[in-house]
Order: sequence, then C-alpha cells, then structure tokens
Amino acid sequence: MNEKQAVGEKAVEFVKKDMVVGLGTGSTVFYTLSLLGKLVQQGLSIKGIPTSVQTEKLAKELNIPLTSFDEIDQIDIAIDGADEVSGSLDLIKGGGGALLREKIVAKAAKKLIIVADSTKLVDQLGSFPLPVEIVPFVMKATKRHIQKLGIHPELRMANGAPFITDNGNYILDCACPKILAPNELENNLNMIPGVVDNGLFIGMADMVITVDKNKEVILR
Ligand code: ABF
Repeated sequence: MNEKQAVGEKAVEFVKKDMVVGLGTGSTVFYTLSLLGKLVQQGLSIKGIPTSVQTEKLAKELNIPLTSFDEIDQIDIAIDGADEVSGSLDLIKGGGGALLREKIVAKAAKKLIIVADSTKLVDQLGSFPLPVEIVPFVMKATKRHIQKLGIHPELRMANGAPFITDNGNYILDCACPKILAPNELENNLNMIPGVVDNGLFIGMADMVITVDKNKEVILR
C-alpha cells in the first residue's frame, strides 16, 4: 500500500455515525473518500460537504450523501490533504486550486484532520509556491500589491489559459522566501483588495496523519 493510501484510509477511523464530514480535495483524500464510500454502502450514515466540484463529483459517484451550508452551520470533522506541513502543523494548501472552499470547510469544522504523505513534511513552510486566490477583475494590481510584500506571484495557467477556480477566480502561485512569520503573511495577503484568500492554514490542523521513517503511519 502506498503512503497516500495508508494515511488517507487511516483518517476514516475518526469518522463516526451521523457525523457531518468535510470532504477534502486531492489524491490522498481520494483514498479516504473511496473507503468512506464502501462504509456508506455497508450502512454508515454520514453527510459530506465537498470542498471542490471534483470532490462533489467523486462523492456522488461513491454514493456518499451530501449536504451544504444552506442546511448546516457546523461540521463535525473535516479531512483534507496539504502541500506542506510544518513541525507546528501549519500548512500550505491550494496546489489543487481548491483552497477557498477548503478553508471555509476547515473553519467550520470542530476538528481538522490532515492526511499527508512523508514528502509533505517540512521544517519551515515556503518551498512550495503559496497559492493565492484572486479576483480576475483586478489581477494586475493585485499582483503588484503582492510583489510589494517581497514575494513573486505567477498566474497559474491551464491549457494555455488562466486556471479558473470553482469560484470563478484566478490563482497566483507565489514564490516566497522561507515563511518566517506565516500569521503576518496570511493577514497581509488577505488585506490586499482583490485577494480572496490564500493557502496558508495557520493553527487550524488538529491532527496530521503521516508516515514516519520506518514507514509506519503516525498521528501528530
Ligand atoms: C488538497 O490536497 C490541496 O490543498 C492540496 O493542493 C492537495 C494536496 O495534495 P495531494 O493529496 O493530492 O497530494 O487538499
């Protein structure tokens, strides 16, 4: 079993009957969803809130019942992947472009569990370019504001055109020098008009499921 499958499936142990579950996005959570789908088939009753159109589609294929923020205010548990995880469990997310809905779901969740293979573990955040979701209307000005913070934004492209998020926005992938003050950076970015949100998830993860040097699944 590969690391993604091992950590993705481990997270399912924390899902209990009648929970509202935030369903993350990505190739690790894929295994969480696949196993949840099997348990639902065997009678587990849960409701999921997907963090992306891609996850919504997969959950429907797996017959996982879904709900929405129109029907609930709080989520019992959210399970999601990450692009980087620091020693203090701070995260960079959004490599898949779903950071806005992922953050909304994570904030509404009583418990956020991150599933991350060992390649995601870092001493300090910042090697992975930080995704920032922005409003297309003000793209160039937003880029200039971000550059003033000393970081280097690059418009994410897909098939020769700007990548469009599920919310109709653009993503700037921002090469940052090592992120020494993630809280400050998160606030500074989000104060720029045109920035919708950014991929820093600081102090939000309650638990990270990963793999140690002996290839054992561990909880941090
Ligand atoms: C998601 O999972 C995203 O925020 C992130 O980009 C991705 C991580 O990757 P994967 O699980 O596909 O390796 O939650």
